[in-house]
Amino acid sequence: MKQIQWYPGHMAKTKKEVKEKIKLVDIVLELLDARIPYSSQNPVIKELIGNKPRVILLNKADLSDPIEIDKWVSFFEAQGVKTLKINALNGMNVDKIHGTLRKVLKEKIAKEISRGRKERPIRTMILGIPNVGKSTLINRLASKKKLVAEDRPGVTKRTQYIRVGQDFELLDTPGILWPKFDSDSVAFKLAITGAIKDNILPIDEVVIFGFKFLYKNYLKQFEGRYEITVDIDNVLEIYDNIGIKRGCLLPGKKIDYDRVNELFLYDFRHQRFGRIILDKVENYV
Ligand SMILES: Nc1nc2c(ncn2[C@@H]2O[C@H](COP(=O)(O)OP(=O)(O)O)[C@@H](O)[C@H]2O)c(=O)[nH]1
Ligand SMILES: [Mg+2]
Repeated sequence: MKQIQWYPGHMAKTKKEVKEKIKLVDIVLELLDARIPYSSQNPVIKELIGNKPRVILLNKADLSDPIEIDKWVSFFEAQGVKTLKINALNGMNVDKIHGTLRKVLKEKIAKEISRGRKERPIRTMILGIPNVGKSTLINRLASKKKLVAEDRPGVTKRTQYIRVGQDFELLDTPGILWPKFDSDSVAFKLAITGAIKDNILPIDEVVIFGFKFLYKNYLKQFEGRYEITVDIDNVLEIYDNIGIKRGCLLPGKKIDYDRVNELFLYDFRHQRFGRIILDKVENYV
């Protein structure tokens, strides 16, 4: 798979910037897409974060399979990483972020206070691949807040923080990380959820990946949506059946395959097959 849009030079630059920014914060918020908790990870996240603690936020939890997403929460927590399911759009659990950070940093905060330092706001930053919801989360956290600017030694640019309540500050620009492209299936999952642009992979292949995925994992929802019977060994027939049922037709009653592609991707991304998870935790342990 090609390293789409993310050239080696670009990655090196991002790496350097993120490592610089991380020095300024107490803890990192790693934002993942709850439909693809594995595939939405950056491949070198651990190297980027170094020793800083992190909290994982599984965003778009409203779109993901609720039972499967809870298994991921348990999985990450068993590895010692506190994890919250959130919905940055409607704010679900967003108010729990600060308390979670405090919990993770409890010892560090206690140590600072025992050394006579005044308690200060917890500083954090958001990291994540494109489209995972970084800006949406920042906007939500920032809704009733103000920006705090600060000059710090060793940092050339002025760093802006968004104050969130009394004792919580967020770096105003998120770290935008490159996604994994380490296997075809990861790339297809990024494409079908809309994490990477539609012109990057051949659209037919993305759609056929979706057919196969739904056939294997959510067959009832797939067949029910279009009122068809799916024979997965006959992809053309699936196209034809969807096209006929949904009126994706060209003059002469030929099937408009481009429209079937668009319709299917739209349905996939708008929960027309229900709440779906593409990465099941048992495949990654
Ligand atoms: N359903 C749902 N959509 C979300 C959520 N968070 C963000 N989005 C949508 O995901 C898309 C990408 O969000 P954005 O904040 O721009 O992602 P960024 O590239 O990481 O900054 C937008 O269309 C958002 O409305 C969420 O929790 N649930
Ligand atoms: Mg953004």
